[in-house]
Amino acid sequence: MSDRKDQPEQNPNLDLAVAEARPRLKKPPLYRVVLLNDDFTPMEFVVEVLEGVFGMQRTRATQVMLEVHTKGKGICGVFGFDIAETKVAQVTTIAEQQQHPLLCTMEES
Ligand code: TYC
Repeated sequence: MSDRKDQPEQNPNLDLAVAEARPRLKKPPLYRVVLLNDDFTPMEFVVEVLEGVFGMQRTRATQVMLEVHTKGKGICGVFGFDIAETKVAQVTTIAEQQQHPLLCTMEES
């Protein structure tokens, strides 16, 4: 019985230059969590949400709230999908509990 390696037709890689596959890892997408303005949600509530859900200091939370208030929307932060989705859900839940119409969404960044 002969060695299989002596029979190239049974082991085609032996006489081929086999290129190493290049790693093709795409960076996972990031998502902006966006807060939308409305006429009814109290400013103080929005500041508290930005502190509580996004870990902002009061000065930064106030800046972001005023940006949303004046420009119509503003970015609360940029996260991977699961964290962005969780933060949107947390904001939505707190707003609904307090019966404020505050809207929060996410968009690919
Ligand atoms: N426009 C609201 C008001 O005048 C305040 C507000 C700010 C509401 C940001 C929502 O995402 C918001 N009371």
